[in-house]
Parts: sequence; structure tokens; C-alpha cells
Amino acid sequence: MIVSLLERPTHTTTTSTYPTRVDSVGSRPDRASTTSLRIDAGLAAWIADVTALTQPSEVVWCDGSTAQWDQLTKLMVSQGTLIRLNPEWRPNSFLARSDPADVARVEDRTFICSNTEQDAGPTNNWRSPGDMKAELTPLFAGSMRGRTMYVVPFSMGPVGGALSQVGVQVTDSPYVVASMALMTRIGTSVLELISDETPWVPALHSVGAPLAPGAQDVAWPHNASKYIAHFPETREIWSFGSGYGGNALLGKKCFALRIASVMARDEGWMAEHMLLIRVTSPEGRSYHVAAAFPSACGKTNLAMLKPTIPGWTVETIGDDIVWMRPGQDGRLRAINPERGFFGVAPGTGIETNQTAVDTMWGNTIFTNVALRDDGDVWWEGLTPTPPSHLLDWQGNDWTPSSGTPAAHPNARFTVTADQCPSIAEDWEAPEGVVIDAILFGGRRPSTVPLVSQSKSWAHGVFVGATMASETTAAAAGAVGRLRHDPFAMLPFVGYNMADYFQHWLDMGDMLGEKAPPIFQVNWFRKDEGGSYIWPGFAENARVVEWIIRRLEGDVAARQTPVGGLPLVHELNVDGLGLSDTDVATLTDVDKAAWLAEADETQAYFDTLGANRMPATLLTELARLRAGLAKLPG
Ligand code: GTP
Ligand code: SPV
Ligand code: MN
Repeated sequence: MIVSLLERPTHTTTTSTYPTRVDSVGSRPDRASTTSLRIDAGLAAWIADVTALTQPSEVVWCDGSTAQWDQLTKLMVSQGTLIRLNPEWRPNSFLARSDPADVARVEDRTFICSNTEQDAGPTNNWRSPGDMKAELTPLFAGSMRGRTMYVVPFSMGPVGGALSQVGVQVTDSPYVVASMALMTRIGTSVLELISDETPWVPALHSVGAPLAPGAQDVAWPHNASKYIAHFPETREIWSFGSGYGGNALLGKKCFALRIASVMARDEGWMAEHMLLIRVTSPEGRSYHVAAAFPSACGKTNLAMLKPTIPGWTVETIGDDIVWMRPGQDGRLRAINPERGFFGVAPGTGIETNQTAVDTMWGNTIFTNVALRDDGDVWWEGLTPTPPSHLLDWQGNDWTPSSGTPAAHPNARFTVTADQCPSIAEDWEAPEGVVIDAILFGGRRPSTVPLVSQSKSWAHGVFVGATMASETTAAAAGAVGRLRHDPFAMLPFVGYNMADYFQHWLDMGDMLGEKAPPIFQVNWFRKDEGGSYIWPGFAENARVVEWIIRRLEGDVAARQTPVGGLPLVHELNVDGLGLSDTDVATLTDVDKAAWLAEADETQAYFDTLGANRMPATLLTELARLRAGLAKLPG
């Protein structure tokens, strides 16, 4: 079955992003025939400056039309950047193979260029704005020679929404344009919003691989020297040398988290690395839950949860980023600023997340997955049995006995959220949804219980601030190393981490009694043999059930120094085949492990700067220690 893009359901009528046909291919606003577009003078001046600096051979304004999508994808297929998948299996879908040296976010090349080093803080790489621009300007000079420069006006959040923000990305990567078209709202309707009264974020991107006249291009151009630079005071992004994911799709981590976190601090709201769901109980009561887990730690899975327990439903609103702000009623309201999912492929399959698999039926860009002989895609965990022959993510022959992964561990799928079978009908509501609970989680093989409820907002902020998780393939570097990742925001806070903790505390003061309860979850506890104790995935619904029952006051919690833990008989583990020891491990406080954790927390807090760390969090640490000291054993 081939389904045209034009037949895809859309929830908004006001946006002119794909799949709506709006304008002609490569139309320039000054020559646009269908609309009389007026380009903001500031935007026009910036485009003129960037063009003079980077010297592209052509400039194309992206209108968000289906015609432009078709033209771009055809161009990339002819250049070898994309492989068109067999439309019988995967209509209007493509495989991109990146350069093996450009496969993930580069945290050591990510910079926060605030005026002072203190404002970037010890968890960020810092350069002064002047120094960084002086270092980058020669790199951008002529960097688009021989290439087309695309101008991509984009909105984070529904176009024109009260909580939304706009930006304009300039890029010489057509792969980035196509990905931005799926991940954000792009095009003419956004351009129309930009005037001297609208703040907008200029986002400059080049893969840093100019093409000499007549030279042969490569499928995935990039530069060995990479810079992902943010200028928080002037709200600008300069990204050089990478074409991959969060390094290059600048609306996502660069804007919606790093720049937005600074806006949020200044304006009294929050930009967080969170999924967002609506949970409905068997009694028909609905609750909205936001959850922060580090990269590749299960946000997409929980966002698309298909509960195994009868009567419960989960609807998806977002899987990676939320923006939250107190509403008129004083309660926290949240939107998903993105339009699509850039999800981890490996480990996402018919047994773990059928909803995600169904979402990517077509109109999907896959990056660094394996190619089947029949022109469809495969990756580890998609199906229990691998095909007998594949081309791996680098295009080499692969069989199950090859001994290497067929897909890169950070292989991803890019697809619009409206294709998700569990998407909430009102997921694009510009006013957002009221948050009833906040969850923090991470990959913790020991110590942290399956679920606990924080004693207060301040204790919840302490729990967020002391989050740690094993590293994953989402960022370049070693995998499986336990590291501190406060609020799952270590790579994404655009300012001083201690100030960010203080901002969370300030938001709690602002919300007062109306602040949502905070919970901590951990699906990744391991037994002595190194196997996960908790079945995870769809069974996480049982933990969600306990959390909702806590909100409703239907279950009790055993108060401990680390928070409120489930009473064993009130945690629904029926039919899971867990032993009593397993359940005890998942719901107990190991005094020795937690005392060691407290020492580790003290050492970590010391690295964040004694003069800036909020006293409230030091008090919470002292309370934890005092409480642990009173435990037997
Ligand atoms: P980013 O997009 O990188 O921010 O990450 P994410 O948090 O959305 O990651 P995602 O949900 O795509 O999870 C990636 C990996 O987590 C996959 O390999 C999943 O198999 C694994 N995973 C998800 N949920 C569970 C779970 O409940 N238990 C276990 N053991 N693994 C899980
Ligand atoms: C993450 O690493 O948290 C992601 C993927 O969501 S990327 O957009 O590449 O940052
Ligand atoms: Mn993420």
C-alpha cells in the first residue's frame, strides 16, 4: 500500500509544513508567487551576512511544501546521501549512512559561550563569545562553497502558540533540512511570524566541507573539527563540522534545551529533557506525567507505553523535550515543542515498543540502521531473529555470525509524531496540559529502588540534582560508565548547573502548594548475575499505576530517608514471576550503599562550586545522612 504524504492526517490547519502543498520548489520569498511575503529586515540582513561569509553557490528558502520535500529527497538519492527504501514496505522512507566519525552528539566539542566562565559553570565547556566567534569565523568563511545554503524558518511548539518560540536555521546539509521538516514546524507560516517585535533565534550550521569546482562529493560530508557553540546572552547558535542529530538539528538540543533553558531561567519557566504522557485510569480519570531520563534511557518507550494491566491507557504527547510554565490557575502547564521523534532504533522492536514500530510505517528517515535485501530496514531488537543477510550501517555485508552490530548503537529513526498510533488527539494544544506528576530516572544497576516518592518539592529537586546514569551511545565516548547527570540535563543546561538547581527551587516557591509531586524510578536494577530484575518496557505500567494511586491517595508509602517506597503488597507484580528477594531488592533501602551514595553526592556538589550551590540542597543531603544513620544495620 502506498499512501501519499498528502493523505496523511494533520491536526493543525494553520501550519504550512509538510505535508501541505504550499509553494513552489526552492521558491525565494522575494519571488514567491502564491503569497506576498515580507521578509523581516533583521532576518534579511543576517542572511546577507551569512551568505557573504560562507559563500554558497545558491540560496534556497524552505517553504515546507511537499514539492520541496520530494525535490530534496530525490536530490539526496541521486547524490548517494539517501537510499530510497522499498516503497512496498516503507513508502516515502529513506536510509542515511553517516560517516563513521560522525555518529552521535559530541559533548567535548559543545560550548556555552556566556560572557563569564562562571555563568557557563563547571559542567560546560566555556569560551568567551568574542573568542569563539573569532575562532569560528575563519572556519565558516567559504565553508559552503560549491554547496546550496538552505534557509529553514522553524517553530518550536505549534506555530504562533503562546508557549512557542521561533528560529531560523541556515544549513548546507539537505539531510538536516529534511530532518528539520519532520522534527519541527518549518516554512512560510513561520517566516510570516518573524518581525522586529518577534524574538527569533538565528541558528547557523555548516558541515564544514566546501566543494571545489568539479570535485566529487561524499555521501556524508563533515569536518574532523567540530564545534557546537551557543551564545546564551544573544540567543544565537553556531554549529560547525557535524551533520548528525543534536549536533546539527539545531531546534532540538541547541535551541529547545540549551538556549531555552536560559530563556526559561530569565522568564520564570522550564525547558526540560522529558517525555510527556497522559495516563487514564480504569475509572476514566486522566493525569499528565512528565519524566526526565538521560539519553537512550527509555523516554520513547515510556512515552508510547501500552499498559499490560487492564483498563489503563497511555497517550503520547512528547518523547524528548517539554517546556513548562505556570498557568493562570497557578499550576504547571507543559507543551512538547517538537513535531517528531528522533528515536533510538536498537532495542526498539515488536516485543518492546510495537507502537514505535507502527509509527515508522512510512515517511521516515532512518540513519545508520542496517538494510535488508528486500529494501527494508533492520536493527538489533526490531525482531527476535535477525535476517540471514544484511548490509550493515556502513554498507558492508553482514550475517548473524559477523560478530559486529548490524546497526550502529545510536542508529535513529526520524518521523513526525502525528503518525504515532498512541498520539493524544490534542497533543498540539498551544496552551499545553497541566502536569500532575514529575518522574526522574536513569540506568542504575544498584542502590536506587524501582520507585519512590519525594518527600517535598525541595527533596524532589535534591533527587533530580543527584541523578546518575550509565552512559549510552547517544554521545561520543565510553558507554556503560556511571556518571552524574542531574535532571538528565548534564549535556543540555545552557548555564551554571548550581544556578539551574536554584531555578528549580525558585519554580517550587512560585508554584507553592500547586507544585506537582516528584517521583524517582529505576527500570535498570540488576541482580548479582548482571541481569535486569525488573521486566521493564510495557510492564512499567505497573509502576505508573502505583504513582497514579499515590496521587489519588489510594495506596500508602513507607517513609524512608530516600523517600516514600511502595508497600510490597501494594505494588502490582501479579504474574511477573518475580521472587520475594527480587521484590525486596526493588523496594528496599540498602543503608551502606546509600551512605556511600551520600558521600559521592557531597563530592559531586563540591565540584559544582560551594559559593553557588543552593543551601537547601546541602540541607537535604544532611537530612538524608541523618535519616540513614538512624536505620538499623
Ligand atoms: P534520547 O532520544 O537519546 O533522549 O533517549 P530516550 O530516553 O528516548 O531513549 P529510548 O526510549 O529510545 O531508549 C533507548 C533504549 O532503552 C532502547 O535500547 C530500549 O531497549 C531501552 N529501554 C527502554 N525502556 C526500557 C526498560 O523499561 N527496560 C530496559 N531494560 N530497557 C529499556
Ligand atoms: C539525546 O541524545 O538525548 C537525543 C538524541 O535525544 S540527539 O538529538 O542527537 O541529541
Ligand atoms: Mn534526548
